[in-house]
Amino acid sequence: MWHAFRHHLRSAAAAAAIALAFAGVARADDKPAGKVEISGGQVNELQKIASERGLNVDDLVAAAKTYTPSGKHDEFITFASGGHSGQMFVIGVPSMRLLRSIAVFTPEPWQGWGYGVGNKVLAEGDLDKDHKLTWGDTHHPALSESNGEYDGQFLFISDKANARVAVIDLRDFETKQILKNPIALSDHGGVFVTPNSDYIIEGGQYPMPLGNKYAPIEQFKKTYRGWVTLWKFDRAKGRIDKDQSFAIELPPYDQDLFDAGKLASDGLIFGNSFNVEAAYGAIEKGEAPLEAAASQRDMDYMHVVDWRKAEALVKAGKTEQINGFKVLRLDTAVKEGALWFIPEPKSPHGVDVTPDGEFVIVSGKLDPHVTIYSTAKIKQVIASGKFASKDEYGVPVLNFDDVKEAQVEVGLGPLHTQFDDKGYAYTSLFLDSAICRWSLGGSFAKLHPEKPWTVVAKAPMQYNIGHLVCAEGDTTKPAGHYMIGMNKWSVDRFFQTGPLLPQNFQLVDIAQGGEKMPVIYDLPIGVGEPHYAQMIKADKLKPLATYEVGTDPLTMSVDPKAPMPGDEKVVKEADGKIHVYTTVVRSHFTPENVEVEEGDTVVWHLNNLEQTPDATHGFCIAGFNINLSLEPGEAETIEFKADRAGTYPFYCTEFCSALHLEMMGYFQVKPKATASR
Ligand code: K7E
Ligand code: CUA
Repeated sequence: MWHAFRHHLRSAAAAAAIALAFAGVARADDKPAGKVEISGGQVNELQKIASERGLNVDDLVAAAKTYTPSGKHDEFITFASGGHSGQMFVIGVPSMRLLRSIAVFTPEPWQGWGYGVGNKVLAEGDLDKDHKLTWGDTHHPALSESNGEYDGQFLFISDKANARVAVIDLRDFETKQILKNPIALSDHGGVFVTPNSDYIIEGGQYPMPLGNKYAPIEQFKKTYRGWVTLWKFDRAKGRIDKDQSFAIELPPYDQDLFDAGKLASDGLIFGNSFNVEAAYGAIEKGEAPLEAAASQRDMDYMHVVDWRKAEALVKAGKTEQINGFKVLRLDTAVKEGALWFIPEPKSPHGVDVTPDGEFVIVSGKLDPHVTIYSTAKIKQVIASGKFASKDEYGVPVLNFDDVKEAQVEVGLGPLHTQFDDKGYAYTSLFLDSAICRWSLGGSFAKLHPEKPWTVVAKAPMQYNIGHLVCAEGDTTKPAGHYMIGMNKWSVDRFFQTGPLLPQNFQLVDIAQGGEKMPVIYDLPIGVGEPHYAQMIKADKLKPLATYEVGTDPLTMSVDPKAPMPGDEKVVKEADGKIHVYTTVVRSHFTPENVEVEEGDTVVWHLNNLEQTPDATHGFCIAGFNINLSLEPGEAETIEFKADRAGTYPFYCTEFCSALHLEMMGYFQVKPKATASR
């Protein structure tokens, strides 16, 4: 084998690979990326390494495409959901380096989430004050868009387990708002934006009596309902405006994913569903389990909503309130012409609008095809009022053949579809463990040589791919170049980390058309199951390096209570609480010794005075479960009860300087009996 390999390395391909590998090095030194001179000695060294490590030429090329020398930055940034870790992950492409996590629904000590600011944000999304939530299940992140393109300003995500939505500000990559959906307990965990981010669309999943009332399971069809919520986003405030948001009541099918129309289909939103049988399982009574009962019919229903119409109905007051939240009732939505169904095969998952908005693609989990619908035909049929039938709840159903454009047999278990800049669509195949590249028709047909609606290539994935993401691949202008397959299983790809294994992100080079789609990197994700991700050009993001000194990340403005140098003190204020004003800078807290009385309520204001990038300080108090991350310029306030006497060291948790270990102080709580304040 070695001999064959040696032979390969001497081939022209090997020379090209080696040149590529060294081109990366040349760029690292900021020399112009021109022709790279490789000496005979260097070729020998490369051959030796390749033989020792068992690498072939394709491996060397993949290494050259992804290896990112120290100090070099990535061209794309991927924001991946974190599944039931409840967080988001930020990953550089093509290096596939994990850059950070963003705490969202789950307290996370490294970034002090769940103590100061994080506590306030999390509290806003709690069920109520007695029922706190400590985790979430994130599936589909959505970057904010302007005119159907990512604008790099905000990131949205929802929590499947608890029907919450979150807003992350991409100036500081921090979660600013978490809202609990008042009418539901769970959703699909994903959000989708309209092309200018006017609305953040949160689809339901498991039907329930809206507003969480009790209803016997036998009343499923009568009382249980599905829903979709449209959260109004106020871009200037960077917050969802709950009062202008609303939900639309839907039949008790399992609504799954939604996507917003754009360009040709602007104004519509599309959602797939499964279980239009409205089965609820009765395995405990010896009947067919839900999975079988929910898969009897050949067709489920794609939902089509005219969101501008729905918005107008809401503004005209045609809603009811459930738990103080506006709900457009199903019968109103039908009567006023805002909701339609289209048959879709079979138990589908994934609905994706093409970049031009001309087509909607639905995958049937139990059907080897993707079905492509023409949005122009959908609009025509809706305008003509010629429907095939109505569903049990009176929703008009369009005739499948009237709006179908094409079907492409892509393989087994198709799930999700994304797009590139060359007129190709990419569909993940869960059962085949593969991705399928196929050619789009319509205005994209001119971008590629193949016949429209045909399979062009397949590439294996290890293993059981769920989602895939192409660079800006769900926008009006996909960037092409890279695709990541998000694989549910990794089986034998990595060291056996006990029975629990990571998921596997596989980076695929899709820069060339035709049959070539090599996997060029495997990234194990051992911190949560990322369902979906979005990949944005790095230069669209304009993150802060430091906050202005005294900034409250919640308001993104200077907190008037933030202590500046000279303001440090411990005082009892009019509210009867002990306020501590502490400045933080390398390598001390001021004051260093703070004394209160047992039973005092302490309000501690801290301000990190640093303006040096990366000069983050931590603040933890032993014995009080307090842990903050104070990034450069950040001010935070925490409140707690000094409920027991003692001597409690506090210290900085970030190794910030040579004298970091000295960055500490004592918090003294004097016993009540001897107090003489
Ligand atoms: Cu995991 Cu998008 Cu929730 Cu498919 S979903 S895999
Ligand atoms: Cu500040 Cu360590």
